[in-house]
Amino acid sequence: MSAEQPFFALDDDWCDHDSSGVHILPAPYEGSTSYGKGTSNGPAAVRNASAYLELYDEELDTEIFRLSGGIATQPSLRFDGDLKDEKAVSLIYEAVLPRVKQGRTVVTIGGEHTISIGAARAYAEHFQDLSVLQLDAHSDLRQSYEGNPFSHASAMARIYEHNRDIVQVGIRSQCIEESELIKKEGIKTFYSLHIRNGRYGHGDSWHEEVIASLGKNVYLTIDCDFFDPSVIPAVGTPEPGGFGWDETMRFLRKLAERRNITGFDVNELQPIPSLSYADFTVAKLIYKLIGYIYINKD
Ligand SMILES: [Mn+2]
Repeated sequence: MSAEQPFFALDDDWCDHDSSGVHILPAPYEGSTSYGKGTSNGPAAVRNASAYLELYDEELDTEIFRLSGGIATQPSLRFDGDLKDEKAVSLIYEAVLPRVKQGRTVVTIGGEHTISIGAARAYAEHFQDLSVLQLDAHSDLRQSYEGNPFSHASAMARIYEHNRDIVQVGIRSQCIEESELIKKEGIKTFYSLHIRNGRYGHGDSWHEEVIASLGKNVYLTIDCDFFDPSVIPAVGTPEPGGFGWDETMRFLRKLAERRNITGFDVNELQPIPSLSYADFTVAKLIYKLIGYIYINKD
């Protein structure tokens, strides 16, 4: 398959850059992943897997790509030489911002979680009162990690510097400094533990609490390790006790009904060739989420 084949192998008419409401931006940035390597292979693996997805969706009873007037694929960003850390973040920001201004939904695919800093910054510049919703096993609020403030483990700390309105869901691994920061600053963190032990009520009632904590315009960043490793095993830092597929789809559908999801990114997939179902699952996650967003647009 050609490296630049469009995502979901759409016909030319449906991946036109001018008419498509959605632009997919492959951002294979990997500067600091701590446990294992390979997040830079994420976008290509998702692109390959996406060609095998059924374009018809029985839940929405439509071919999702039609809802957004098409899904365009941007050329993959290149992080050669010294394009690391702040420079990598800037490259992503510069690529995302013009498309945000055009009113497009940019889907940035990582790469490690650092990619979200640039994408969220572009959205925060365009949308006032933007809430950033993070689905993740980790809070990523370390001021720096291994001496690097642009580590994936510090992604939300950098976003928080620009935007105090962050909401975290699914957290089940963090250091004591992160826990103390969350308490001191009153950051809205929905721990996995508290979702499961009924603090927000039973079943899906936590959905309501999370959505109520968000403003109208939401930028969504999804770390693949939010999911249980049985759903997406191919991640840099797997954590047991994650979220299932169906419950996550119910949450995302409700979120898209109630809030304006302006753009999103999916990060930290670290493809394992013998476990290609993880790549396929990420491709389907992106496609379903595009459907949930655009079925609610007028
Ligand atoms: Mn994570």
